[in-house]
Amino acid sequence: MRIGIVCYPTFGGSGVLATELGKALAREGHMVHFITYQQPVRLSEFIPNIYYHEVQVPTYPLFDYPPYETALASTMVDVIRNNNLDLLHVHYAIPHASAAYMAKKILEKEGMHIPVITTLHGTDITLVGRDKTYAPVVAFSINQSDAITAVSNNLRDETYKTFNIEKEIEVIYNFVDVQRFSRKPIDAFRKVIAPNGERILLHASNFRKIKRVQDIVKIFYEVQKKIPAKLLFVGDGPERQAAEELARSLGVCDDMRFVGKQEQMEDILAIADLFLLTSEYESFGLAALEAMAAGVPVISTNAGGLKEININGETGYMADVGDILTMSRKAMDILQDDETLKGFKKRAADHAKKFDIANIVPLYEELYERFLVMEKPL
Ligand code: GMT
Repeated sequence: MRIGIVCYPTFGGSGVLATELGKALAREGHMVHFITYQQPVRLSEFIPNIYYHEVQVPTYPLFDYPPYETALASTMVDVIRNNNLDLLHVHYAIPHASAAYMAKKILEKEGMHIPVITTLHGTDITLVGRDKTYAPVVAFSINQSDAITAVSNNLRDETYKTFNIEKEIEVIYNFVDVQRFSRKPIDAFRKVIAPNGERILLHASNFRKIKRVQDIVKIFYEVQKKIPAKLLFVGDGPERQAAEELARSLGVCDDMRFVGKQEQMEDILAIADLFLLTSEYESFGLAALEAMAAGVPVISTNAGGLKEININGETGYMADVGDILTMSRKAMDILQDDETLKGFKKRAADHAKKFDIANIVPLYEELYERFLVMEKPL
């Protein structure tokens, strides 16, 4: 198949998932065309079946806001036409679904039919999408998609609650390449972070308000009272400074490290003992799944789709949003002795296999095939 993939090229989960999907499809022999404004972060190596088309957004003195969506739709038309694509798969509704609708309509006039599949990822529905500035366009363009998928049951239900969606939303869970994340820890790296064998706690996100990163610091503060530990923060974003200030005021700053945005998550996760995710909402929590695949148990909130991936008492623990005390106690339960920790690590790694890339990518291929068979050229 010749597949167009549209996504955000950044470190966010939707971009990561879309890029990994494109890479997996290319390995299966499909021709994959990425259409985005920048080279996706997880697309650093050369893969023969992958093509990359950068969306150029020319500036003009009249434009206070360069019209990205128009440039994107035009690039879609160009790429679909010139490469005879079979379908377009857009990740994150805003503005990808509406740009795809525009491209589809333009091509229809030329007698070309292009099925559009929209995958909803989370904040495109639960945060940004429901804002009335965007909502009518989001709802319309989702409804115009030929197929709609959501990354968890929770997100599917939230989408039905938020918008008047007339079509079926299929759930296709996010995935992880279990083999890639099953790394042996690099001892020298572990020693740099935890020179005296301290437990290593880890958080990775875009540090937006919804992640409640200050809760991570509070949990670490509680854990550290009882168990020697270090905290690694991966990623960056608007709440980083607040987290740092809180850590300083609690006196735990010297035991924490901000390592910024990292591509080699598998190497970092390999040295971690516990992953913390304190979000107010997660449609899925891909970062937590990647942690589990690396054999790292997860302490998370029970918000949104996290209940669908983290199993309480098995792969980690969950608590209500903001319940620092429970999350700290449960973290200590996991970290208290090597035997207990080993059990959680094993169960986390085993559970992640359910979401292995090999099980999930075929579901997308089946979905694509359904549309190729059903849809006839105009
Ligand atoms: O979490 C973010 O702020 C980034 C966002 C994105 O669109 O990249 O992540 C969303 O999509 C991920 C991939 O499907 C999910 O794993 C995240 O849970 C989801 N984030 C939220 O729902 C807040």
